[in-house]
Amino acid sequence: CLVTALQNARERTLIAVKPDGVQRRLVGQIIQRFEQRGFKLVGLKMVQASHGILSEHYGELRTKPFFQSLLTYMSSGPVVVMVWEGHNVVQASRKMVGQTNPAEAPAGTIRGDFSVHVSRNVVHASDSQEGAQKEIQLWFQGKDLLDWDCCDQIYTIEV
Ligand code: IDP
Repeated sequence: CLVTALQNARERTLIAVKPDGVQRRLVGQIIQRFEQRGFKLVGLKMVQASHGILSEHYGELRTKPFFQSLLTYMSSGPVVVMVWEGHNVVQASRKMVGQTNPAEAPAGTIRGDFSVHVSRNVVHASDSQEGAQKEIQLWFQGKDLLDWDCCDQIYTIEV
């Protein structure tokens, strides 16, 4: 029914254009891919991320040898952090973004089209619905996420 379909369409994910993506002026093209797929933008901001927020965001990677260089990279310039909403958006975004290592990401994915090395892979996408919830809470205040009706949303949900 329509109510369930609208409910399912409220899944959210956190997408971030990393400092290399911002520096290389890829923000517009990355946003365009999510727009044209049919997802709805419900929050967006440009941030100079601190090591504090990045350590929390990447907490699961704390023991990895590349952790410190990851924080240095991610705080080397502004990031554009966004929340996108829509049916199956978490899984769909991971597919659109491609594998962590751009060498393995097929052409047609964001990483496969715009990056070459794992340490500079242009974009972040939450990897699960629980992860997305935590990340959205970490980066955004509730009041900065807008609940708005997109005039075409009846064409991007399950019918
Ligand atoms: P994901 O971004 O595809 O979810 P994760 O394994 O969670 O992948 O890693 C987070 C980020 O850490 C990657 O996007 C990448 O920027 C960085 N990273 C992962 N593996 C390596 C590595 O082997 N060397 C350098 N950076 C890495």
